[in-house]
Amino acid sequence: EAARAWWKEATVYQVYPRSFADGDGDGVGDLSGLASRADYLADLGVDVGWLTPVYESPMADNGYDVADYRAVDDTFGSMADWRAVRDALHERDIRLVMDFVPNHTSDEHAWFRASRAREDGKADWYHWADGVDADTVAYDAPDEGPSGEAPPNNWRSFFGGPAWTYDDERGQWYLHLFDPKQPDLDWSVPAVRAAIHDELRYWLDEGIDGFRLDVVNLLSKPDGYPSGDESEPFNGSLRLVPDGSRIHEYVSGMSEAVFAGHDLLTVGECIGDLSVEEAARYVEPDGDGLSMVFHFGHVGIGRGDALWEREPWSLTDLKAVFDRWQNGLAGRGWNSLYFENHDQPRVVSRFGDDGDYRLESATCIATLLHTLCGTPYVYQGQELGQTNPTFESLAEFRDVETVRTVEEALAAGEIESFDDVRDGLNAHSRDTSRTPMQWTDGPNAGFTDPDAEPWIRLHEDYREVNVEAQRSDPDSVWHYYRRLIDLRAANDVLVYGAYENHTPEDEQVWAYSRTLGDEAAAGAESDRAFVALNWGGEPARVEPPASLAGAAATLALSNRDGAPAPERVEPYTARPWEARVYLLD
Ligand code: TEU
Repeated sequence: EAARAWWKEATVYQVYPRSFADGDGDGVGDLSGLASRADYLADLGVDVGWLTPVYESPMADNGYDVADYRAVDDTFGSMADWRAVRDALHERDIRLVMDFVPNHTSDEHAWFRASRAREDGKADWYHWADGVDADTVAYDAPDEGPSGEAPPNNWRSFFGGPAWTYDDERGQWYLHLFDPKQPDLDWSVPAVRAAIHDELRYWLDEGIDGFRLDVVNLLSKPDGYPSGDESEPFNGSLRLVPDGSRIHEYVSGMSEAVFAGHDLLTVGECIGDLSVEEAARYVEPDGDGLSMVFHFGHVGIGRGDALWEREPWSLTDLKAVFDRWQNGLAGRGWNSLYFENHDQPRVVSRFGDDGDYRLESATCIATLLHTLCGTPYVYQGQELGQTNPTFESLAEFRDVETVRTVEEALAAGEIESFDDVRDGLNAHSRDTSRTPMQWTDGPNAGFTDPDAEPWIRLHEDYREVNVEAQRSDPDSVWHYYRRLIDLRAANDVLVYGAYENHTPEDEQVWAYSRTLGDEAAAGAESDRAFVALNWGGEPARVEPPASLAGAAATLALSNRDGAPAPERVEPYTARPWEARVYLLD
C-alpha cells in the first residue's frame, strides 16, 4: 500500500486566471479577481489551487512564454496581488501550486536576448544550429532563412510550421517545439539547469506548496537532432523528443537541488506516448522525485492526428487506459486523475452527453474522477458540468495552436474553408475550455464588468449554467462535486484502496471496487468500496461480483435522486448515467 502523503489525499482545483474572475474590469481575469473568490474554492472543499502561468510574458501562448520567471505580468496584477492570493488560499487551508515552464522561455526573456547575441556566457543556452543545404534534404526551406538553406531538420512545431526559426542577428536557427516565440532551453548546459533551479527556489521561498511542471518530459533533446518520418505527426518531433536519454538525470537533479526537504506536490506534464514503465521512473520512490505525472493516454481516445479529427471510441477503450495506469502504478507510484484542463475540451462534451443528460453524465464522470486511485484535478467550470461552447468562425478563437494550425491547413489546401473543420474544432480546440467562468446569469456572466469586453467570448449557455444558480440548487453538479470531494476526504478507502475493475469488457457499465490492505484498514471506517457507473443513456443491469454480492453496505452517494438506500450490495437496474458509491462495513 502507498505511503500516506497530503497530496494523495488532496483534491486539486485548476485556475486559469485569465478566464476565472476579472478584478479590474479590463475583460481579462486577474489575481485580484481570484483573491476575491477564495471563499468559493473553500466552499467547494478543494485542498489545492493550481495556477497556470501568471509570470511576465508577451502572451504568445497565454503565459506559457515566460519573459521573467520572477515577475507577475501586469495583465494579472502585481507581486503584491499574487501574495494576496497566496495568503487568501493559505488562510483557508488551501495550498498553492504554481505552474512552471522549464522547457522554454519567451524569445523576449533576457536569457534569449543574451544568447542570440552570444553574450553573458549564454551563447549555448538555447538550441542553436546551422542550417543545411536545401538541395540535400527532402524537406522544404521556409521563406525566412538564407536562400538555399533549410533548417537543421524536418521537425514541425506542435503549433504549426517548422520547429526551427532563423534568427538574423545570430545567423543561426533556433529550436522551438511550440511557437517561434517559445525557444527551447538547452538543458544539457549545466548553467541552464542551475538557472532554472534558482527560479524554482525563488517561488519556494515565497511559500508555495508545489509545482506543475509544463512539458517536463521534453527537456532532453536527441543528439544531432535526427529528422523524423514525414508520415508521423509533426514529422516525428513528438516521438523523438519526449523522455530523452538524459531526462531522468535532469528531473532527478531538479528534485535533489530544489524539492528535497520540502513537502511538495510536484506534477510533471508528460506529452506524447508515455508508457506506464517510463512514468514509473519519474514517480516511483527511488525515481526522479515527482509526486505524479499527467499522461495523455485517456484524453487521446477518439482523436486523430489532426486537431479537428474525431474518431469513434468506446467505453472499453477508456477502461483499458485507466486499468493500465491503475494497475501499472499500483504499489509503485501515484496517479494523477484528470479529464479537463486549459488544453482539453469539456469532459461532458467529450465522454458524456452534453444534450439530454448533461447533469447526469457530468456527475457520473465526476464520480469516476474521485473514486479511482490517484489525485483528482478539477478544472474551473468542470464543477458546473460545463459543455463545449459553439464557436461560429475562426475569428472567435484565441488559441495560438488552433488559429495557426487552421491557417496553415488553409494555406496548404488541406482544408478548403473553416466550415470543413468547424465541428471538429468545437469538439477539440483548446479554447473550448477557456471561455470565462460563469458566475451569474447577469451581464458577462459576472466574470467582468458589464460594459467590458471579455478577452474571449462567453459560452452561450451562461444564463442557465452558472455558479449562482447551481449553489442554490442542492441537486446541481456543483453540489455533487462538493459531496464527492468531502466523501473522498473522509474515506481512506477511496484514496488508498487498491482498484479492481469487475467489468472490463462491458460497453456500458463500469463497476469496480477499492480495497484497503490490512494495516490501513485497521483505523479506517470502511475498508472496501464498490462503485458502479452506467455510462450511457439507456438503463443497464449492474451485477456486483460474487465476492461483494449481499455484503452489508451503505449507499454513500448517488447522482440520481430517489435511488433506494440499500443496506446490501444487490444487483439492480441502473438508470441512464446513474452512479453509485457503496461503502462496505
Ligand atoms: O501543453 C503541452 C501540449 O502539448 C499541449 O498544448 C498540446 O499542444 C495540446 O494539448 C494538444 O491539443 C503545455 C501547456 O499545458 C500548454 O497550455 C502550452 O501551450 C504548452 O505546454 C507549451 O508550453
